[in-house]
Amino acid sequence: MIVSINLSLTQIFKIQIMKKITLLIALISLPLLSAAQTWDFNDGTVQGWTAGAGGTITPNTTTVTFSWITGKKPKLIKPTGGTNVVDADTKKFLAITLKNNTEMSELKLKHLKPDGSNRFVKFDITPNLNNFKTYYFDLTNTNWTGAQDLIELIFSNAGVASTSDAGLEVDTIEFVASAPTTEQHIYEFNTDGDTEGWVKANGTISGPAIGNLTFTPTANKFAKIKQQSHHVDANTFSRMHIRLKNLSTNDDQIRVIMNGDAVNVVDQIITTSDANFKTYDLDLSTSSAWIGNVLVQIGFRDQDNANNPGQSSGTGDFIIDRIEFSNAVLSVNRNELTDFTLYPNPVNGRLHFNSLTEISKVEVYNLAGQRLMQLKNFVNNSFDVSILSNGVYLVNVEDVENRSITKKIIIAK
Ligand SMILES: [Ca+2]
Ligand SMILES: [Ca+2]
Ligand SMILES: [Ca+2]
Repeated sequence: MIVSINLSLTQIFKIQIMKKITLLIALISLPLLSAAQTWDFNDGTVQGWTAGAGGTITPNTTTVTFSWITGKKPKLIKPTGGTNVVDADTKKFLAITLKNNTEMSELKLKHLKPDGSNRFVKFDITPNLNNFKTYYFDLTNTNWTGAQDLIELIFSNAGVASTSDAGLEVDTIEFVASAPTTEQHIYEFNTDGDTEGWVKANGTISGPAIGNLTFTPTANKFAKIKQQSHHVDANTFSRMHIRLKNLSTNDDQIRVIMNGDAVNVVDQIITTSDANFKTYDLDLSTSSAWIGNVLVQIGFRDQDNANNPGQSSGTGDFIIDRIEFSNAVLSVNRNELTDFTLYPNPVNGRLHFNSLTEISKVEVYNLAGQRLMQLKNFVNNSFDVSILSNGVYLVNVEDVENRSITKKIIIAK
């Protein structure tokens, strides 16, 4: 039997209207779904949370106390159903405010992947701290998606079970869209151990030490460092200057990713197996994603990785001295060493120098062009010229980035 359906134009129009109304209802209900999921424990109850694996949870007036017995990795278990379901598509961060005056140094969040298996995400918490601290933990991952309901927070001492009975106080647990950030556009890495908000993805960060942050990319992964605490105001600054030494033999590109936009990126080819530091100047304004407050990610890539182009080869570290967001266009003539001064002049003993970059070589010539001295190691940015007799000489200076400058000096004894 053949059924023919004839819809008049009016009927089609009505269907279109119905579709629009359905869409409108869906849009109206979106704000409800995207409201922050917050458990503030301000009502003198545990708000549905339970504890397991040797843990117990008890309410206070505005907090809960989470206690455990020795030999355990205790856990807090999120209540489920209804408004307790977390919308992972809009809530990318776990925000938790704790007073952790215990040995526990790790919080591991457990949730279900779309394939039904478990994902564990490890985060560091500060142990033995006698005040409240709020942590923002980034859950972003292809498996953190859709409605997430079965969530546990497992506490341990760097993965090891508790060595005594103890407890900590929890003020608030939230799932939020983003972590609050402050503006910062210069990163010097001059405080040991302070990464200035940079966290790793697919690699490890060590230091900073002696003024440098070291990133070790994981082979065959999209390795990057991500800014989590500080944003850059893209309306104020248009360029990124990054000074680094690339020890990798194969990773030959850096990529700037803005607010997680994987498409509108800015790439820069870099040299490999560097003996010296180099500064790269990237124009970020060429990307449509460089707008407003930007959380920057920097990828370290091997363009011709056979596994997947752009993943790291894992063949060496990146030593990062400095990242600055700026409007200054770095000199195209990269051969001249600027910001270099010599003193005193005239001189009769030691010559001292000031330089923004590390000096690798000094050569002294007479006016006839004969090289009289060649020096490579410097103590306190100075060298001895007392062997020279009175007269005028030319000092040729070269830095570790192969830039050079010639200065005239007078020896007067
Ligand atoms: Ca509270
Ligand atoms: Ca530095
Ligand atoms: Ca390569």
